[in-house]
Amino acid sequence: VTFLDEAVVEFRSGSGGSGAVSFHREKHVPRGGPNGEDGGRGGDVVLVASRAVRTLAEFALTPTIAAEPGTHATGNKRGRNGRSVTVKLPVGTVVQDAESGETIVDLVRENMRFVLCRGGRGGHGNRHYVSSVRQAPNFAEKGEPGERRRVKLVLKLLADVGLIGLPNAGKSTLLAAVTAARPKVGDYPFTTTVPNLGVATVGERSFLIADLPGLIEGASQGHGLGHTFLRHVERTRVLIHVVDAWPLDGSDPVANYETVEQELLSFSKALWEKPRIIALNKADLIPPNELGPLRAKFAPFGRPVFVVSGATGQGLQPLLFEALALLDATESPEPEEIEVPTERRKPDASWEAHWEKDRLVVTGPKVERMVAMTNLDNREALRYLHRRLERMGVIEKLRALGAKEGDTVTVGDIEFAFTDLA
Ligand SMILES: Nc1nc2c(ncn2[C@@H]2O[C@H](COP(=O)(O)OP(=O)(O)OP(=O)(O)O)[C@@H](O)[C@H]2O)c(=O)[nH]1
Ligand SMILES: [Mg+2]
Repeated sequence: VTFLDEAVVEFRSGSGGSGAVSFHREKHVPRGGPNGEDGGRGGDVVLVASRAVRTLAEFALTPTIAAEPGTHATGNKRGRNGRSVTVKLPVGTVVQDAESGETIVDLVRENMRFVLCRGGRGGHGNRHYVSSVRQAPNFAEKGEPGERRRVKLVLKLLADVGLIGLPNAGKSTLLAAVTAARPKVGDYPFTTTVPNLGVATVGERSFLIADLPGLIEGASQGHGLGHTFLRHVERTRVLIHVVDAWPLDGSDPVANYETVEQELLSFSKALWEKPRIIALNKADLIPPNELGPLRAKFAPFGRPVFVVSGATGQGLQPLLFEALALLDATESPEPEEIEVPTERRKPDASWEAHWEKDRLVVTGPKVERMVAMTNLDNREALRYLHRRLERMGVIEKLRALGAKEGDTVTVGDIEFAFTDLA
């Protein structure tokens, strides 16, 4: 028994802070070694499944959620890490890529944690670039950009409480009386073929309740809407067995009750063992002097019995209180936190280069990140990038494509002039 709740949200992790260029300064030492520190790491976006959140409604107001960036290093002081954002989502939320529709993670259990966007690494300070030929590197690395993911959140709400009973018992009428749901009601059997779901409010609390297709004798063998019923009832936690206490066809309410119970048991023992309340419905039709004897006939079943009327609203509040009490009693203890491993981003070093009109375009995750993290205003940093690109074979490829000094090269969002320093 589900209904869908959806939201499209863009999440962004923080970018890393830039590394610093700095040198030891000591008395009597004209120029010390490089000691520029690294930038801080950007914050992650972490999703957590929580029972405290029931719907995705709040995301309609916050279409983008971003973690904090890391701060830049200053001299020999490391940058501060950005704060991560923890986003609470209702248990049962499926997180999909908004473009491809592919499922990224299915938050099926309470306290599941998933790192959706990793924060960018802080850029290296100049102390990292010391080598035998470069003892006083005068450049540092910029921070790694954060990740950005547009996702679709899809929540399938499951009913906590299911209304079961023979066709015409008044399940849909009862649902309409205790929730804002407006299911079809009819004086013929099998009016309900697809369950309806509503929110029942009891004081300050609420739970989800659904009417289920009517059960008849032989339902467990596939008669009536038996199998539809089974599919829907399995995930509810508490059942209210609605009994027409004053059937127009003159049948015996107790016998009717037993028929349904028998079918439940034939479906599955686990189903039959769910906590259950008996609701003797259509109380408005029962002559007052018949009420006592009727109640007495249901007492031997050992389940809580409530006399109600979906039509007049009589007895419904106590019924809901009892349902909530049973729900609380079946509440499983909070499970441990479960970390869902984020697929390790493969260090994808593949790249490709081609002409696009009058400019050279290089694409590839690693190359793009390298360029984004280079301070292009710094000649030394540029030379360092150039050497790395050379080692990857990118420069040679650009030459082979006919690149000349000064031609525009585009890598990711960044443009620079080709220079064949060598
Ligand atoms: N007098 C009276 N009639 C009721 C009450 N509840 C339901 N009815 C009537 O009983 C008939 C069946 O009601 P539904 O709510 O459609 O019953 P249902 O159990 O959902 O039936 P299915 O969906 O077919 O399984 C309708 O004609 C209702 O108006 C009640 O409390 N009092
Ligand atoms: Mg119905």
